[in-house]
Amino acid sequence: MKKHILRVCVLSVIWMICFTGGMVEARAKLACPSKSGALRVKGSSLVDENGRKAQLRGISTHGIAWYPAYINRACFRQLRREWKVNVIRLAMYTAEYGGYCTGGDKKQLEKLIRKGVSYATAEDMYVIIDWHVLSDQDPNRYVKEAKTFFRRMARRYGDQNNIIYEICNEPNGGTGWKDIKRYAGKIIPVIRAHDRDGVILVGTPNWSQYVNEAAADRITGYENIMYSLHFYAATHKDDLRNTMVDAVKSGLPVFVSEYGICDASGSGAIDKKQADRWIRVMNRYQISYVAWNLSNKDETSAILKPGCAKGNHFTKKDLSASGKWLYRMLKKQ
Ligand code: IDC
Repeated sequence: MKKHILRVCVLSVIWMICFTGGMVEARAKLACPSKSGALRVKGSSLVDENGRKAQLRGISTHGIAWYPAYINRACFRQLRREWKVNVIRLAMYTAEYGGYCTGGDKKQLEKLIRKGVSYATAEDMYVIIDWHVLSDQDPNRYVKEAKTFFRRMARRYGDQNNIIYEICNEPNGGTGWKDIKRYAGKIIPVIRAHDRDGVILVGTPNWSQYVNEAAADRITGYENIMYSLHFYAATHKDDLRNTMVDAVKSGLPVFVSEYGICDASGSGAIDKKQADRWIRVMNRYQISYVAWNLSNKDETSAILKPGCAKGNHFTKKDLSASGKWLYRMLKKQ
């Protein structure tokens, strides 16, 4: 009898450890605003309102000026419920294709952001507002416009718990970390005036790859700041992965706000082997990651086939090779 009781006790303890351990894992994996609340940064990690590690996995739109049609409720709902995505990134180019600072329709672009944020919020997801610096290279170039834009965003969304501000997608050209810091030093206070604690992502030099430079000289005086690293798996391999891991090990909070499994042009052959390696490492360190891109453009990073004219209710047949890989990867976890 005693033996039996002992066995039951031991089994219950094992069951409890497995079950609660699993719950914690699952909770960490499925972070969502209604359960995880406002995210913040603790050490090198993104954590939920209870201090538990939170990982975001999501999809980025293509430029919203180019592909506004994917910003619709049914599309976001499918991504959330079926693909298990918990963050959407709204990419707003600053200087190309109807760019916000180069003659684009500001009103229309902001309307798209408003729609995107409201659908993401309604579907219980986090949402990244991405100031998509690319051909303009140095974010200081349009710092005035950036200030005005982020002031408006933070005023509007300062009280929401699911907004992430990405203040410069990919500084490049000769833009160094000092330049980016100078820019961040102007934008962060503007956001903080209205949003005391929302997570802010800061791009790093060389198309958001040199997180080591940020690690050596971090932004101080503000909380909930993370640093972006971007990779394209057919181009960026061990070297950049090691840079990422070293930065995290040194305590830097890193967020992969954009990646593709093709080459850095956004097209060309895809490399699933390297892509899987990236995912394994990011999962090991609970780094968040957001895939480029939600469109049917004729390029291999687009997750829909060029022939797919739908804006939602996608089926497997509509997915490109990148889309199929992404779907499987997200569902598996
Ligand atoms: C690419 C798009 C492509 C578009 C181009 C504009 O995929 O359709 O014509 O931008 O210059 C990035 C950028 C991202 C790029 C992507 C692929 O953040 O805007 O999108 N990429 O080149 N960094 C590395 C790769």
